[in-house]
Amino acid sequence: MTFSEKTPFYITTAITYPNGVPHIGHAYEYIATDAMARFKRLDGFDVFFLTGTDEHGMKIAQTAEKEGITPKELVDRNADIYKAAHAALGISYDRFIRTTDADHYAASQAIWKKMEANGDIYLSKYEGWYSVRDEAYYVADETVVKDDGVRYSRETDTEVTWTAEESYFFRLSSYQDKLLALYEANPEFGAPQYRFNEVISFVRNGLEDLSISRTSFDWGVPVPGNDKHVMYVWVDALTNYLTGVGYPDLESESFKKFWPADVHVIGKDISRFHAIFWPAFLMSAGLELPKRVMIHGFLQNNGVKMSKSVGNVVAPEDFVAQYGLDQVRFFLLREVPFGADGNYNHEAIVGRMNSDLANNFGNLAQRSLSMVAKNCEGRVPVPGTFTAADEALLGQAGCLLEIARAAFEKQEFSRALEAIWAVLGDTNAYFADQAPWVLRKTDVERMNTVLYVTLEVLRIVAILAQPVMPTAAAAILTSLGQPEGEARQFAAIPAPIVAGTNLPAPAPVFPKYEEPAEA
Ligand code: ME8
Repeated sequence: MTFSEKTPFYITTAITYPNGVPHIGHAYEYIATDAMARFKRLDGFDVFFLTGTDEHGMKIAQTAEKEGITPKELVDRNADIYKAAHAALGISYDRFIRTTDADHYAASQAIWKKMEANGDIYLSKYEGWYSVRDEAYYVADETVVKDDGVRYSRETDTEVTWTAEESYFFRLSSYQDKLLALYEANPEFGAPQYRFNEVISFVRNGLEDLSISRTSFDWGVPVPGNDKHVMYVWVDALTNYLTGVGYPDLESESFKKFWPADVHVIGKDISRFHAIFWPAFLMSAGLELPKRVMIHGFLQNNGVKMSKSVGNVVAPEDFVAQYGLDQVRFFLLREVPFGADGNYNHEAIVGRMNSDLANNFGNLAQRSLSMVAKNCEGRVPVPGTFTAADEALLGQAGCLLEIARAAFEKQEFSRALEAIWAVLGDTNAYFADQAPWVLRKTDVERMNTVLYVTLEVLRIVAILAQPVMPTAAAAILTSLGQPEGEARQFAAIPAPIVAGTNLPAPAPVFPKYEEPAEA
């Protein structure tokens, strides 16, 4: 297949506000999206993976002011910190977009003009309770005055202040029926279902027009034709998904190829922006709609929300340094069904590292490959006739690609990993049962067959593990004599490992976690 014949696949993360530093919740989103992008690449798709930083808005302006620097200085410094986190997490993005990039200003102004030309933007006045943290207005009912005399948003528990300003509005109210029709026709537009249902009932309850410009500060994209206003940060933020693939040049190769996006991966706190505002903006601008908004849950540490004041905010780099990158990636995607809220703690991570990775995967690879090195001249042995037990195991492994595809199609990463690890569990039982170290003395041909079957299952498992654990899976594939490139693509799964293949000396891949010695 040539490059251009590949089916395109466009996936995005939310773009992060670079007013703080990345934490493990951000890392979770990047890793999940990265695993999805890698999966599709290995499955023969032409993938475009967009991530980046959301650099405008009052929150950034205020943080910069507190630090005594300009907003641009703040975002320049912090965008680099986010990029470093992406590197530490092995995130294989194709573009890191910053909303201060010049092409993004052009895209944001272009979509604004389209919405305006469609009659959906008008100038009026806005009054309401504004939360700088959320960059959102609340009506009085949505706020509460607490004992400290300060008014907070009920939903997000952030401070709100009364704000009145001239503002442009988007006619969101006229999109209720169109949005409900979209959801009806595309039941997979939002996922998982229980999170999408919240969005649908919100729309059913009626939509108010949306304030989409600000005059109280100037850190944003200027509104075309009225320099007193900058765009509400969410208008320009959502537009990043268009800028990333070449909008407003509708004829550019990348826009034609990649728009509409296949999946926007986002957290549960921003589902309304993505499943309500965003499709309404796009409909207004006459653009195609993304196919899916995948809403993940929030990660908590030992059941406690991450916050600076609790002191449990973990930098992704520290996490990786403690447990290893592939281990962290595996843990996060295996432990929590994607979509649900999740919890992490040291014991749970060490449990997965030692049982799923060190024992079930690493140890099986090490034991079988060491036997091959010692007893089969370091080559994949020639198998004899397969028994029912061999056929059953090979059959199970042969089904894994379809199972993984079906699960990844819905971003059900834990389901894919569970199925793969079930086969690894059965392979460990098979290995113990067949006891090739005994066969070595009694029936060499049978030993060869058992080792062959084990290596073949390991090959399939390692190919499928690559999206989640790129480095470790690659090391195992190298130990199995599988060169980089085509042999590691999913298309290579049906062609079994070739007897006689030379194998390098095996090296252990998944160390057990050792508690550091007390100082
Ligand atoms: O919302 N667990 O940026 P952000 C899991 N700039 N995910 C978490 C999390 C946690 N504890 N905390 C945050 C924004 N997230 C906007 C997005 S997109 C056009 C604009 C997720 O920096 C959060 O849900 O507050 C979001 O998907 C992402 O991290 C960035 O959050």
